Amino acid sequence: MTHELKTGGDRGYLRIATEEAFATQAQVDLLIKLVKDGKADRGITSLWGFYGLNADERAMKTQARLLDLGEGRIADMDATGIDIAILSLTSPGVQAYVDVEDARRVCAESNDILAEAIARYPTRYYGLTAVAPQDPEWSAQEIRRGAELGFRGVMINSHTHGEYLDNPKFDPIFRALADTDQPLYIHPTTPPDSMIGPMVEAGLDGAIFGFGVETGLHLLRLMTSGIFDRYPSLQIIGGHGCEALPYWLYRLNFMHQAGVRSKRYECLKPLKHDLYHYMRTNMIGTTSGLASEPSIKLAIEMMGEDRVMYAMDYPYEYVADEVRTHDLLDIPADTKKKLMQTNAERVFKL
Ligand code: 1DF
Ligand code: MN
Repeated sequence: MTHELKTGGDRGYLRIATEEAFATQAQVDLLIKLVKDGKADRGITSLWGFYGLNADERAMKTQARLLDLGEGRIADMDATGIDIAILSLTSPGVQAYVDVEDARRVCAESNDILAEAIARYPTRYYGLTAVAPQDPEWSAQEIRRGAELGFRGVMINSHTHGEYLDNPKFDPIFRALADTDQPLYIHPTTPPDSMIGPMVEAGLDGAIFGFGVETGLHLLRLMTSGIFDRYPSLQIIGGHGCEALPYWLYRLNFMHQAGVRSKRYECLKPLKHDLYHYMRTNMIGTTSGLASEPSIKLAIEMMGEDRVMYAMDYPYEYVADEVRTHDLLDIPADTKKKLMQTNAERVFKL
């Protein structure tokens, strides 16, 4: 695989990468302090103990790239033919902080830093609003402020201190999303302490497995708790092939219906539609970290060709051949253009 990767649409589409991470120095400093003070949970201690403190080359290079919203990042985008990056504050955002005032301050400051970067590179960058779910009402306000700053959606890094967004306390966040008509990207973080034990014991808590399992659970909880019956136009984006839900969909739907019919769980209530409907009406998947033709085709087949978008997952994933894998997908040209460009243009109103 050796074609040149150029920006500007020479292959018939622009490449819009939709899960591209940045960090701020204040965010990283506070994550490191949390880990050093022994106040981070086991997952964040594992993840940011590595990216924040380890001298390994992957850790150091990744941290430097995360902090660069300037020429270094643009050069890396140019080198891999990425026309536009949809930027979001890297996982876990501010969601790991114990002090809510810290979370609000670093969150607002990160949003300001991102808005300034977008103003410097308005043709290359768009952004998602970071929030601090520790304070749902404040987050709702920040979502409204983010929309005014020109952000095109909201990023939440899965659970917040073991709490999931189907908890009614987070409803102000969904209300603000609905009022501003913005999509919600639910990105992984490390599993909470209640879940991580056998994963971290085997070195499988991070992006290799724990991320996807925990975030897939989060997306599924939102669907089965009826979030899309309450907010029928809400769009929720999941990375990494929508965290494997398309692969599982037949079984998820079959067992969900069986569970509802049997009344085995008080919390499993009938929904207006089956899970196929929500996956094809409200959920969107991206191809971050999943540069594999059969997997991408499966996601498109299960979710529909309007509901899968390209993502690189820079800087955690920066592999030119993964871009080529997308370019060379054996799918119709108009489907490929949707995947690489026009679905993102529609979802994020670019
Ligand atoms: C990793 C991967 C870290 C992803 C991330 O954020 C992340 C990793 C801290 O490889 O450790 O966003 N990812 O989305 O796959
Ligand atoms: Mn990511």
